[in-house]
Amino acid sequence: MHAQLAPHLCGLLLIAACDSRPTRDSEVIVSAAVVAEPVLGERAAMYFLVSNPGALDDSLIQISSPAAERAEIHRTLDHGGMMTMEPVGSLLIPAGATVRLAPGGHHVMLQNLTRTLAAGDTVTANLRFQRTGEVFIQARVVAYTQLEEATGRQESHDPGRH
Ligand SMILES: [Cu+2]
Repeated sequence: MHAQLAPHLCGLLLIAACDSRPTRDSEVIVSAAVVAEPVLGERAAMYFLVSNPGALDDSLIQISSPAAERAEIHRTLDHGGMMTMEPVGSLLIPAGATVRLAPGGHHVMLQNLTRTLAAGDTVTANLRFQRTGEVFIQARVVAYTQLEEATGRQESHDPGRH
C-alpha cells in the first residue's frame, strides 16, 4: 500500500535531480534559464525549463525584466521553412509536465532592451504564474553559437523532439 501513497513521487525525484532548491508541491520550478546574446541589440530571446510537479495545471501569464521595456511570450510558427513568431497570451504548464522553452518553439521575447547584453551577463526577470504567483529568475546570456547546448543540456527527460 505504501507504494501508492504518492503517485507523482517519481516526477518529484526527477525534478529534484535537476534542481536542488527545495520546493512545495504546488509550485512550478523554473531552471536552466538563458538569454540568447542579441544580434541586433533591440531584443533578445529568453529560454528556460518549467516543471510542474503538482497535481494542478498552471500557466505562465506575465513576464517583466529590468533588461527590457516589455517581455512577451512568443511561439514560433513554421510556414514551410519560413519561421515567424507571434505573441501568445499565456503558456500552459500542465500538471506533472515539464515545458521547455527553446529555439524553434516557445520563448520569452525581451523587447526594447534597456541595456546592451553580451555573453556572460546576467539578466533577471519576474515570471508570473496563475497558481504559483511570482517566480524570480536569473538567466545567463550565452552566445548564439552556444544556444543549442545551453538549452538542451539538461540530460533531457524528453529525448524525443516535439
Ligand atoms: Cu520572439
